Amino acid sequence: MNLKRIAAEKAVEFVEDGMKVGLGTGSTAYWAICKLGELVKEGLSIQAVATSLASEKLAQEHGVPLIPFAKLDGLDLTIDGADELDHQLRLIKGGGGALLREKIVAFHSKQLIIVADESKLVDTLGTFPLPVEIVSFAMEWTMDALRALHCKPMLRTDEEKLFVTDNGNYIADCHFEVISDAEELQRRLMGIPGIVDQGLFLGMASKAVIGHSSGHVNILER
Ligand code: DER
Repeated sequence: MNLKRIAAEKAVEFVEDGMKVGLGTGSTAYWAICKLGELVKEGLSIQAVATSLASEKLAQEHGVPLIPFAKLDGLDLTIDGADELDHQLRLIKGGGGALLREKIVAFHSKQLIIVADESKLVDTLGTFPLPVEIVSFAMEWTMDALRALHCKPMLRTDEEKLFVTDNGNYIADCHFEVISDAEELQRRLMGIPGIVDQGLFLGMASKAVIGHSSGHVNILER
């Protein structure tokens, strides 16, 4: 049974005719985009924006209508994945390298619905390395500033080269092991010039739809 798929397709049930929808990025959001494409073919009328070039391409392939940002004044809901989520719906995102666009789209959405399989649910964030999007200029100093926060930052690579985001930046995957005060860590990270944004999504998710190996889908609310 595909736990990501059952979670994503359950989340799509929250999409109503006429809604403006944010399309997430990753292998779980993939199933939401596919399902929305099916429903659009059956007559569902939505307007969508994508959180990555990959999701943009997938939406086009599945006939989900993409609308320029200039023509929308925000979104009704965004469906997106997560790399980790705790029971207060604090998230680590960015495993797919799309955190900046995902956070912008989530910020402008009335609801952010997270879709995940049960393996993503944790008691404390931090086992998954925190993705941090950084600019190339003086990146060695930015990496030093990250080390000073007591983590081990590793520049993400794509085969032999450095991974480059859709926005032309790099990703430092920061190994903290345990993040006991996510709010304080977010404050410190966002105070470092050279950091564009980071994968902590705090107080943003309204619901999480979790697929369990029992076949049951659980909905957590903040
Ligand atoms: O990059 C991201 O933020 C993705 O949403 C990621 O967190 C979830 O990816 P997955 O659904 O492929 O596990």
